[in-house]
Amino acid sequence: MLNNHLENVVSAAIVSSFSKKLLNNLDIDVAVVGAGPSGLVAAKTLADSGFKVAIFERDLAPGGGVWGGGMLFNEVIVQKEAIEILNEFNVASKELEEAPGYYSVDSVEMASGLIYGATHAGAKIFNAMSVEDVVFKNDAIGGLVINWAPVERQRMHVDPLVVMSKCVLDGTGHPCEVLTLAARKAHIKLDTPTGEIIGERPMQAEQGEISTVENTREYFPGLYACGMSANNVMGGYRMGPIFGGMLRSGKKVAGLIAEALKK
Ligand code: 48F
Repeated sequence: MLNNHLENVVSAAIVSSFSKKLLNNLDIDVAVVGAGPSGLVAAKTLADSGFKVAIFERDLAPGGGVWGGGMLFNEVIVQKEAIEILNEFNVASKELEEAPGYYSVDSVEMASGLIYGATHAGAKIFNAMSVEDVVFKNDAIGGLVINWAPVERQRMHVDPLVVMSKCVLDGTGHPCEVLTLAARKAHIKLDTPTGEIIGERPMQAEQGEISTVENTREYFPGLYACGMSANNVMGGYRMGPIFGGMLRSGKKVAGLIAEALKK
C-alpha cells in the first residue's frame, strides 16, 4: 500500500488509469494507425456509431500533417463539399472571396478540433506508440503489433505488445506503412492491379483530391486504407495543403467499415 504523499497519489493514479485504458483497448472493433485528418474523421464517425475504436499514433502530438499548413504557413484549404464534416467538429472556416467554394481554415484549430472531436466521441488515442507489425490470422488481418515510438527510434531490443481488432485502418499518410509491411511480411496480394503497392504520383491537386476518396477502401480482408495511404497504394496523385479529400476519405472508410462490421 502506498502512503498518502501527493507524489505517490499522482503517480499511482496515472499508472492505474493508463493501465485500465490500455487493458480496455486490447480487443477492439477498429484499430486505426495514424492520427492524421483522415484517421481522426474515421475514428470519430465510427465511435459515434457505437464501435470501439482506438488510434495508435507514433508522434507525441496527434494531428499528422495538419498542424504545419502549407510550408509552415498555418492555414489549410478545404472545399465546400467537406465543410459539413468540419462543422461536425465545430472547426471554423472562411470562404475565400477570391475563390468561392474554397475555404481557409486555421490549421492549429483544425488539428486540435479533429483530435478533440475523435476523443470526445469515445475513440482512444494512444500517442507515442508505433505500429511495427500486423497480426495475420485466418487469412485476414486481425490486429496490430505495437511498441513505444522512442523504443523504435532508439532501436532498443524490446518485445512489443499486441492489440486484436476486427479490422485495421491504415491512416499512416504518404508511406502507407501498414499496407507495406503487411504485403512484405505476410506475402499477401493486395487488391490493386499488380497485387502490390503502386506508389504515389507527383502533384496534380484536382485529380489527387478525387482519387483520395475513390481509392479509400479495403485492400485485403480486414485491412482498409484512407487518406494519403489510399492514394499511395493505388498510385494516386498528391495534392498539397488542400484537405477536403482527406476529410471525405475518413467519412467514406468509416461507412465501409461500419457496413462490414454490422454483417
Ligand atoms: O500524413 P497524415 O496527416 O495522414 P492523412 O490523414 O493526411 C495527409 C495530410 O496530412 C497531408 C496531405 C493532404 O493534402 O497530403 O499529408 O493521410 O498522418 C499520418 C499519421 O500517421 C502516423 C504519422 O506519425 C502521422 O501522424 N504514422 C505513420 N506511420 C505510423 C504512424 C506507424 N507505423 N505507427 C503509428 N503511427
